[in-house]
Amino acid sequence: MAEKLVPVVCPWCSVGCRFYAVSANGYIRRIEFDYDHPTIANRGKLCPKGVASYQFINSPQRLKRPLRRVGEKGEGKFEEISWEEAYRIIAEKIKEIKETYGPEAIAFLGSEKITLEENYLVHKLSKAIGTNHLDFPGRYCQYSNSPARTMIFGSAAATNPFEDIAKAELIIIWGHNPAETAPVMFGQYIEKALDNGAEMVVIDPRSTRGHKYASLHLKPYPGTDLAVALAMLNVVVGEELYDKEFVQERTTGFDQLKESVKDYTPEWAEEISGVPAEHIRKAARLIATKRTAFFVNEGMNQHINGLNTAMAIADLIAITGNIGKEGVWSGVIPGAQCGYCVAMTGVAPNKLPTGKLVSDEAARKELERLWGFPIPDWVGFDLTTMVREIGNKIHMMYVVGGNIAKSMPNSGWVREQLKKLDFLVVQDIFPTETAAYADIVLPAAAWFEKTGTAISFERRVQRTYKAAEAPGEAKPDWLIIVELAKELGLGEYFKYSHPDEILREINKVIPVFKGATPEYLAEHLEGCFFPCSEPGEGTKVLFKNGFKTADGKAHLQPVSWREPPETPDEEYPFWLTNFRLVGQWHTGSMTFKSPSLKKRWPEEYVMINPKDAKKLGIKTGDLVKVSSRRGSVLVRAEVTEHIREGVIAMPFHWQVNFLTLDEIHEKTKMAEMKAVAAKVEKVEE
Ligand SMILES: Nc1nc2c(c(=O)[nH]1)N[C@H]1C(S)=C(S)[C@@H](COP(=O)(O)OP(=O)(O)OC[C@H]3O[C@@H](n4cnc5c(=O)[nH]c(N)nc54)[C@H](O)[C@@H]3O)O[C@H]1N2
Ligand SMILES: Nc1nc2c(c(=O)[nH]1)N[C@H]1C(S)=C(S)[C@@H](COP(=O)(O)OP(=O)(O)OC[C@H]3O[C@@H](n4cnc5c(=O)[nH]c(N)nc54)[C@H](O)[C@@H]3O)O[C@H]1N2
Ligand code: SF4
Ligand SMILES: [Mo]
Repeated sequence: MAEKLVPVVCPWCSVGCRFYAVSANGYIRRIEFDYDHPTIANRGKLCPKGVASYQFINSPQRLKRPLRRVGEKGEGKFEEISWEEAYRIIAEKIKEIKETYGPEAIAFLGSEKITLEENYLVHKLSKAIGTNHLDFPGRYCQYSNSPARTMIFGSAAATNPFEDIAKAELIIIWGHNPAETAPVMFGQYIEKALDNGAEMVVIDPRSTRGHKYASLHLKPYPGTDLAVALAMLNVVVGEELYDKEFVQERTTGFDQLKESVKDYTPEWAEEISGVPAEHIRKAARLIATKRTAFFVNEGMNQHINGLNTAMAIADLIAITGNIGKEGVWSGVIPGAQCGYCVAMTGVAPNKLPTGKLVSDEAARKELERLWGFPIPDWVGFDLTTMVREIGNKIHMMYVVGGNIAKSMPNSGWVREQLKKLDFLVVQDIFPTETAAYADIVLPAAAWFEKTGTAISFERRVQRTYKAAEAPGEAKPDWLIIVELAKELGLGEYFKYSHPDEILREINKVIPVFKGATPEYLAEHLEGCFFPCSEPGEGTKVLFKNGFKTADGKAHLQPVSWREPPETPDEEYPFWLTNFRLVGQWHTGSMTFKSPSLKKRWPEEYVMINPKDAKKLGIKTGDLVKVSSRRGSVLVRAEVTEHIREGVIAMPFHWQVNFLTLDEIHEKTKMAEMKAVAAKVEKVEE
């Protein structure tokens, strides 16, 4: 059979690169670069994961038939069953649990790995069953920056398209490693800005791949970025470097902000963060005087004090006038190809897909009119609270495309909790660590095996098309939801036979996607920028004529210092943090199945500074035990100047979540993913 070129969106990160899958006889043979569409974000380029992206799809370990657990929970012993039987068992269990405990005993998870259409259906099914316990593993992703920017600007989304990055005079990279986690954006846009003469400031306890371009590298102890941000505000306000006209015309709350930061001097911040006061002053002065693009990500987000840090950074962006014009950049960076799909379909315990809150009665009534069934009015649990409530209020979980036994903080505790569920359904493409605890496992079709919509972090909405057949009896997630809904007697609300029909409903229900029709996206592979109220290019720059707040102004927030929940002490003398590798993805469920990626990025290690290593008698390659108050793991040491003294760091993809902390912020529900107290001991082999 002849080969055909199918236009697809990359299945990994939110840069949203396009390329062609070269397909024959239902298999993907290889990929080909797309130089045909000069306005796509990646302009034909790909990173190592993009090039290898079809490999995991063809893995022999793919789930091919529905499974029922036969062994103990966690053991991973299953028998194959038919789809009919799987649907029947799940529908019976849902009915039984609803009758015994009510629908509020059931929780659903959406996924950054499934399409816009599929997240919309997961949301619709959960509400049709009667529960608002709905969240996703990206709870630990942007939930500091997103609420902070929503409070201050009325919307958290990225302000400008990637092309504007090249026009910036200063690039701030704060707790982010885009050279590895958004590589093509880094190569195509940030490097272009640097070529154009922009300066770069990096704020990270590690040296990352991009740091060699930086004129200034601030290395705070993990979890102390708040002190650095407060001191920058102190400098900009104290030295009167702020944009007076912008503050006057486009913001409120400046006086309270000024008062709140007056004691947070750079010298105070140096004591807490270990960053020299002069470096903080220098960075603050640069931000105040240059057109700045801010890339702020997980090193800042994933802390309990992250909300305060994010508010301080957003305040800083506003008072320096680095927003609402061309040539600047800031915003949330939902990490996966469908991170925005989850957020924008309201997959959260307090949201409706329309972008309104479940507590908004008029919005609920409007959705009831559109969907035709009653919508529960209570606020559900976030992911950490769901897992805490297992054995108490939560009896059943339905997990679509999430590996929470590995991606949540404190994995040992999570796994013990999963054992206590009355019933767990896991819908995935591989038998994951989480699936091992499931009662029923459903085999899903993977990314290239279905048509659907993805959204990149510059707000670009793009379509990806089916290029391969799913293995065995695996089915696309949208179809599984449709068929299960039918078995539950909810078929009349889920009458879809193709993702285009779901997208057309989304065009009606979610106002920001009104113009992103299947027809427009098919004709324009470069997609459109949401909000798009009609078919067309959409909105490229946000906030040019006002913010999304009620009065159109940026509402500056006063901020104060908040200690991280755990700090090093005698017993656990190091700060432990973690990071991503360019060739690995999250829990490894997919990248470990990709031969070329596994070969080049084979195993984990712990980074330790030579001075710290010497005191402990540790050399590169030694086996060491890293422990926190939650547990211990064995890894090889990498002794390197690329980490500051007093800090150790491990990649996220293997075992580090046995050590992280499941404490959460009272409002944002963000956990402490990146700053815990730890110790390292050499293990004799
Ligand atoms: N290759 C690859 N790319 C990915 C992903 C992947 O798994 N693999 N995941 C995607 C997803 S979902 C996301 S959210 C993004 C995340 O993208 P990033 O935010 O870039 O991810 P990380 O590497 O986890 O963290 C970034 C940096 O924060 C630093 N850091 C750690 N603790 C602190 C701290 O307390 N303060 C400061 N200032 N810095 C700190 C780390 O050293 C690291 O260099 O990546 C996306 N892209
Ligand atoms: N310590 C630490 N923990 C972290 C982070 C960190 O930086 N450090 N980062 C956090 C962040 S930012 C994020 S976003 C989360 C990510 O957390 P998760 O989303 O739980 O992590 P993934 O490994 O991406 O899991 C995605 C799952 O979806 C499956 N999958 C892939 N494609 C499909 C599909 O088409 N259909 C279905 N049904 N399943 C599919 C994969 O096999 C995999 O099991 O982790 C968080 N956890
Ligand atoms: S940068 Fe991201 S979207 Fe682009 S090829 Fe790499 S992983 Fe895929
Ligand atoms: Mo993420």
